[in-house]
Amino acid sequence: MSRMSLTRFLIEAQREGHINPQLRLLIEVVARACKRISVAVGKGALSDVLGDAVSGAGASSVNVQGEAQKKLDVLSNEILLEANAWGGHLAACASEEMEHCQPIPDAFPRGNYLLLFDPLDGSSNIDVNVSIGTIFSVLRAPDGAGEPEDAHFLQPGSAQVAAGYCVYGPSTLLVLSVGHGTHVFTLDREQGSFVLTRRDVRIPESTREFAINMSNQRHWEPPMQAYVADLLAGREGPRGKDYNMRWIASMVADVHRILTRGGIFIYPWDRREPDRPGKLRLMYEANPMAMLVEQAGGAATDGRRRILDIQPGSLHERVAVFLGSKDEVEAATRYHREHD
Ligand code: AHM
Ligand code: MG
Repeated sequence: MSRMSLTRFLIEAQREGHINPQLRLLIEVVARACKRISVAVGKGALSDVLGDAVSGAGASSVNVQGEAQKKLDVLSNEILLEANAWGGHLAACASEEMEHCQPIPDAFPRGNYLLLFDPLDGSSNIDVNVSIGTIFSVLRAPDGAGEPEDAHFLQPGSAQVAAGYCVYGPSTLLVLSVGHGTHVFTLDREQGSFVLTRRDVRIPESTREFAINMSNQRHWEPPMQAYVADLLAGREGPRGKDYNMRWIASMVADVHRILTRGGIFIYPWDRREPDRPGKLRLMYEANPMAMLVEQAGGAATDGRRRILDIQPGSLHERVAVFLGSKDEVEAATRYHREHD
């Protein structure tokens, strides 16, 4: 069987006019950074990368969102920043781990793209040897915008020119879309290269599997309670079928299962933090995943609106997320719209 490397896939995508050389380089550089992160994750306790990051004062360090940072969160962020600094393809990067965007240093030429990432998603799984991943989203820098600033990133997800994630599991996989389908590449550890292993993923439209943190059930709003109650009622209930539940608590791994065999992933609003629409971040978690899922024939909403249509107001904005098999996401969204 002839194998197609990520490099060849990208060159062919460029020939077909789907990407330009700068975007091709950007994706290659992100993939290379993910390989380095994969090596660090794989070494685990052998290389002293597990556990909490420590600030200069000796206390556990926290990121801009007040969350404790793991050593691997910090290392992955540094790997992505360093790899993307000198290629001339980017104007600036923004990350879950940094309060503001970081323009490309003056020492290097600036390109036309903006890169957002969650360097290592699934923090609660880092130290317990469960799959975690890197999520990224690529936007165009506005024309003639000058010195990059946070406001340049505030574009709806429909403006993304590429999105992807890398999941560090039993295999390391890169899942990518440049707006022409969603494709899966597996890291060949001996060769050190990503190889195309699934072209044009299609998510089954209906499903019997849902993914949600059920321990928060009592804090959900009424339409969310009603929707899950109907799933749990099984074939005797209004949905007429028995549902199974899976929750890995790493968004990349949960979304990857859905790309593989269908399902719905939900992180809803929660009354404990009424002013926060959800836990997950719009710009570097929900948007890239929504693009990948839609490009695979699935759907993604915040319970009411299409995620990719939401106009962000800030870099670290949160959003409720419902994504996966089209029919199921539409059903869950209907419960919310009909309630309003
Ligand atoms: P993180 O960015 O701090 O890792 O948080 C995001 C993660 C997602 O990967 C996952 O879907 C969710 O948080 C799990 O939340 P919970 O701890 O409620 O199960
Ligand atoms: Mg995250």
